[in-house]
Amino acid sequence: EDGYDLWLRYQPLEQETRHQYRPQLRQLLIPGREQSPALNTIASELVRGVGGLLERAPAVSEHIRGDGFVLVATPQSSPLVRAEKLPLKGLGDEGYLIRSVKIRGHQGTVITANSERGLLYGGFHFLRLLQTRTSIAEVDISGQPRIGLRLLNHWDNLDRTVERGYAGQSIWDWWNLPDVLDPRYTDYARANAAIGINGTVLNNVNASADSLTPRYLAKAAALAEVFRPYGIRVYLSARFSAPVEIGGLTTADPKDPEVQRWWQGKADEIYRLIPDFGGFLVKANSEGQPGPQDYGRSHAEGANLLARALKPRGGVVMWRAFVYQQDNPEDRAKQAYSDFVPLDGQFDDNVIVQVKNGPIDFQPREPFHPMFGAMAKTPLMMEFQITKEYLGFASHLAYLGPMYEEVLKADTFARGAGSTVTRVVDGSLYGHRLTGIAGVANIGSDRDWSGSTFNQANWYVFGRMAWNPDLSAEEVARDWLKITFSNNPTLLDIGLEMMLASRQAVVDYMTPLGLAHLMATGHHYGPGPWVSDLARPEWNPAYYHRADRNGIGFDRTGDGSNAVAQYAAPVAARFASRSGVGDDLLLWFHHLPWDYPVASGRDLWGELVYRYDRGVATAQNLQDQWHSLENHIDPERFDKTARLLAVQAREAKWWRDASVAYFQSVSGRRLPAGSAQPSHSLEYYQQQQFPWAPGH
Ligand code: BDP
Repeated sequence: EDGYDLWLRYQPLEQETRHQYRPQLRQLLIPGREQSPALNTIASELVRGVGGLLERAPAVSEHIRGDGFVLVATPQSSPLVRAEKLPLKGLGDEGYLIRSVKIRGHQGTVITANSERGLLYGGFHFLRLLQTRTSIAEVDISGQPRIGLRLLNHWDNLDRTVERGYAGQSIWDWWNLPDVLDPRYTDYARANAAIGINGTVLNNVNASADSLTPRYLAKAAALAEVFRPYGIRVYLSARFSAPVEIGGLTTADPKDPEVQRWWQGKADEIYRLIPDFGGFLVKANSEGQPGPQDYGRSHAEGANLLARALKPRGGVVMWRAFVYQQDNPEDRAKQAYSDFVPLDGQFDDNVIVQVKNGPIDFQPREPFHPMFGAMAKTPLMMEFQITKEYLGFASHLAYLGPMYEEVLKADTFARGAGSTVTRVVDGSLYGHRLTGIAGVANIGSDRDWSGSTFNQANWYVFGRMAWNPDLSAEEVARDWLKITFSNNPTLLDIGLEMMLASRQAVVDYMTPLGLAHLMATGHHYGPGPWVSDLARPEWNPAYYHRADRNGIGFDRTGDGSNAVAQYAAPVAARFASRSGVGDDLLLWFHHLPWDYPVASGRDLWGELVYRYDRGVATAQNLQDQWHSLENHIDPERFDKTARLLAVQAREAKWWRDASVAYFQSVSGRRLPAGSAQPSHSLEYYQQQQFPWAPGH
């Protein structure tokens, strides 16, 4: 049990469960599988999955021979399914239906859909029913994704390093592609298809133009071929200055006809190699990347340049809104909105603007990004981070389901109550058909893919929520625990408690009460709230917490940066109110005196220290909880997780001690009674150097 199998772990179910299922799974019928790679893929997954879970593979046959058949077919590929007249109309291109049926007097199950892709998702859902020990005796399930583009974003470089990747090297062996096709590529596609992911951006948003050269396009095409039967399209991050760097032009100005021709030619070349190429992801005029503003053009003009080149073949441009400018005195949290919202209505219809969940940058907790809801005429897609750049990398356990849920369920009030972020992202709020959600992948060459077993849950929950953003973090965690470990009730109870407590614990020991961006220089791992000497103001933790003798927090009300005004009126009013905003985001929006009374009855200083302590206590508790499960888990995964939890408990204390020591030196306050003294002096923490923190 090294974790390689992810949620495709088809270890035998408990004996009793196996015996219940077996009579229902005697025969598998998949008409047309010889002619179709996609159907063949489904057939082999079902044989493998059922065979493993029940320790008996179903017979693959052409005709129904008795009770216990599973028929996987579209109405077109099977007259038997056609005759059932099942309600497939509203299920679109990727939806499916799983239903118990009686055909010619025999009892069985039909998995059907309008397309082979639908059958694929139906097949994986069916396997999930078995993995989660759900009865299939009278099933009637239909499923359909709410969001169109469900993508992973790999921040993988051509030299196999991964930006903010903490699980080894890139899984793409660029050098040996296209000749060598690592079986991992197929397993990657299986794992993604199983959770409904239908696209992948192969390379880093800080892109090298080389990705668009013929040599590298051939490599991308080889991957696209592996992924195709699994319904996964390939996308590329495009460097805006590519026409200059690899095209020999003197400009990349969107208004230049030669530049336009260059992109059209490039798009044609890509589509010759990858007929179902998905499109481009672009980071432009952000953190030193080239972009249209270099030529005095807007983000919309830049996006439309690429969009027009892709349009004839149905490709899309995902244009990122993660921008903040050097020397711009405006609150960093406001800059993306200021740049993009005035452009609403100027983007072509195959452009979608990709917005991070919060206005700064993947912090342990941020309010939802004010752009959600603010651009009625432009489709916006969500960008979540799965890799935990600011939440303890791969080392700490932080289940991100609650964070995704918190953001998706947040109400923007853009069109009155109920205008949730989900409704922006699924297109229903403003009637957009182009919809998407992206997760920055936490995948690498480590045997367990994500650096730890629990990190796999973040990839898993991202996919499940991308398919259905109404799922709760809790139900997905429960499924994941069952699939990953077992159905044991103790394991499920304690595992669930651990997962659901973990993200808030990280918030508490790193950035409690709405603080953000407090990490040390050179990496995003350890504490450095004292840092105030970096070239750009908004790179410094001191810029974010603004702590001094009198108080702490970033005033984003009308008296301060007025970032609250970027939200719809009811949200703005809530965020602007000290008592209304809630303690979890208090210091994100308010600068308050240390003796400000918070909801708990403590003063602000007391609450800050209390939350740091609480985070440390939860991290220690995670260790104890895990140890109580030793008998329920295989030694290999148990041991690795136990060791990582020890790292987390130690580092939670480091975060807490360093931060409390620093804020105490600033506030001049005494530690509240009952809270522990930091183990070392502030100077000690300030002198720590971590030049080799992973992925810095
Ligand atoms: C920040 C990362 C940086 C990324 C950037 C981005 O620190 O490595 O390039 O986001 O999203 O979080 O473009």
